[in-house]
Amino acid sequence: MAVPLTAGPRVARWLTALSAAGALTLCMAATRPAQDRHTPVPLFANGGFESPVAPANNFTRLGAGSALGEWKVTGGNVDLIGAGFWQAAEGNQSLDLEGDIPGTIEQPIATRFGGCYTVNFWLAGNPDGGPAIKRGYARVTQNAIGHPFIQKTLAFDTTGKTRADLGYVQQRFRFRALAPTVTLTFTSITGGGYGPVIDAVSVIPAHPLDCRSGRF
Ligand SMILES: [Ca+2]
Repeated sequence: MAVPLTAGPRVARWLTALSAAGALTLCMAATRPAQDRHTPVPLFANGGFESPVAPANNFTRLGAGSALGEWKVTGGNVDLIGAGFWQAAEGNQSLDLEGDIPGTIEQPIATRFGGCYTVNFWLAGNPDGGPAIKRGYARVTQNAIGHPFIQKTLAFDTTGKTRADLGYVQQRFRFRALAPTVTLTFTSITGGGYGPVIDAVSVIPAHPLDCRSGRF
């Protein structure tokens, strides 16, 4: 997205001394990050699992092939947790990545080739049954041949946690887009029917330097 240049006198003098290409680079570096960091990626939606509405104080089990708003259940099954059943990190609803077996959900994300993006979400675990440690992963798959995926391992200890206080912790990882569309996936590998709980997923463009090696 084009951003008007609002450089002060000192920057303006720099620009005069630079080539056109160099000036454009400086312009983008000076003005894009501040805007991008607050602008969610278009087309990514329902990161808070507020749609569809599950019954209050209960949950809806969704199997492979089911739509979960803009998400799709692509493996096993998951439980969409309704308002009041337990604490949500955002809004009223959250998602247990296991119904009675480990589940997987995914959503495509429209990206800008070469762009750096940050995936944010809140992680907890179903406190109603073991094992205590809930495990899974979040993964971004590049929809292009030969491109690797970026994966963040999920591990959450539910010891001492309750439905009223799930103990959500914020999680974050970054990826550089190598395709016009990538796929964001969340999977439980816990087993037992009491899985990792996620809520408030967002995907936001980051500063290009944030995707340098070692800063993911
Ligand atoms: Ca929510």
